Amino acid sequence: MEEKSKLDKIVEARMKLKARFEDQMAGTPSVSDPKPMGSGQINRHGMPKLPVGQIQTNKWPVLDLGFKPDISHQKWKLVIDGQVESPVTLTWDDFMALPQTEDTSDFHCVTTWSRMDVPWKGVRLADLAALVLPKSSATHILCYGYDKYTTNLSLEEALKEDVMLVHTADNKPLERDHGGPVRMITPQLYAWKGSKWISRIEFLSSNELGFWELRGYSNTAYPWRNDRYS
Ligand SMILES: Nc1nc2c(c(=O)[nH]1)N[C@H]1C(S)=C(S)[C@@H](COP(=O)(O)O)O[C@H]1N2
Ligand SMILES: [Mo]
Repeated sequence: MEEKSKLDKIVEARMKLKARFEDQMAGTPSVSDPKPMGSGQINRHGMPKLPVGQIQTNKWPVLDLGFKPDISHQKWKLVIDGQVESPVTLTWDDFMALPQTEDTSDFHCVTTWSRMDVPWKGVRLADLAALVLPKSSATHILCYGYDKYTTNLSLEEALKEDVMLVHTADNKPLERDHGGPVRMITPQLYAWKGSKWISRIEFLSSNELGFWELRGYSNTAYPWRNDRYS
């Protein structure tokens, strides 16, 4: 029998994952909130363009824990492990060989600025999940940065189409200040849920709080519910 191509396998695994999380995903506030708070036109997932309490900016402020790890492509590695069938450690070349996605989405920072319509390029978290195959016990992920940052997400949020590990923003390589060579983005949640300088994604069988979540930030972080602090 002919070997299924790597891409076919990823697509098949993605479809299975999608089916597994579809109902939960459809129930998340950023796609189903009957009374979202915000203003402006309705965006592609049905929410007002500008979430409540946010101000649009064309600048891109830099927020971090006081230092910015200097990770060359050569040094960068991404570990994906925990509750998965096939844990991997990806090099830069491995990562760039995965299906690449371009998407344009909004970036909402909890400190009240929103940067609209950022063009991104990278790999969908759902494609990475399809590569490692989360076990049926997997419910959450904890993402780690090279600066020791961590942040947690439920799988129904993490597997959304617009959640990506990006290496390109504004049609340029992602700057070190913003988490280059690779960071995560979570357009339907506040931006602290996306780790800069990402080094590891751990699949978990229960929720574990990340750096800011342990210090009073919301576990869920829904911009259209003003869900900033817990
Ligand atoms: N590794 C890491 N990721 C991080 C942070 C951090 O300090 N370290 N800060 C978070 C916060 S609070 C925000 S608002 C965004 C800011 O991204 P930016 O600096 O590119 O605007 O990154 C998030 N991801
Ligand atoms: Mo933030």
